[in-house]
Amino acid sequence: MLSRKWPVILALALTLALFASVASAQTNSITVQLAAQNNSGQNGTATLTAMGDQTQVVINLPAGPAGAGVEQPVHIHTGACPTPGGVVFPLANLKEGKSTTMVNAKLTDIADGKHAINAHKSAAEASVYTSCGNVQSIAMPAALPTTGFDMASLSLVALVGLLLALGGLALRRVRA
Ligand SMILES: [Cu+2]
Repeated sequence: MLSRKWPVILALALTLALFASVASAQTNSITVQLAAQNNSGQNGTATLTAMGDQTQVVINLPAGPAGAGVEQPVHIHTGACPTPGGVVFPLANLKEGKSTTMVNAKLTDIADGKHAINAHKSAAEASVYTSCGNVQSIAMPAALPTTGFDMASLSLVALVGLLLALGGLALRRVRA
C-alpha cells in the first residue's frame, strides 16, 4: 500500500523544491520607473541588480534638457518623489541619459520603500529636477520569516509532515 505512494511523495518533494528555488530567486533584480519632471522628457528606467553585498544601478533615460553634452548628477535619495530627501548614494553622472554604478549597499537595503532615484538638470542647475522614481520595496511578506528559515526549510517541514501523515495512515490500515 505504501509503495504505491512513493512516486506521489517524490513528485510532491520535487514540486516543493522547485517552488523554493523560484521563491528565493525572484528578487535578484528590479526595475524602477523614472518619470520626467519639469517637462524634461526624461522618462525611463533604473535597473537595480543584486551583486552580493553590492548593487548595480543602470539608468536608461533620454538625453537631458540641457543638451546631450551636459552631464547630469543623479543620486539615490531618502524619501519619495517628487521631492525626495537627502542624498544617500551618489551615482555616476548621466551621460546622454545613461549611467552605470556599483553601489556599496545590498539591494534589500535600497529597495525598502524608503528610497527614490532622482536626476538633476546639470551640476550648475542641480536644483532643477528632471526625472524621479520611487524604489519599490522587495521586503518579504510579514507572515514569512526572512532569516534563518527560508522557503527550502518550509518545504522540508511540509514534506516531513506529509510523510508522518501518510505513515500514520498506513499504520492504521495495517492494524485494522
Ligand atoms: Cu539627486
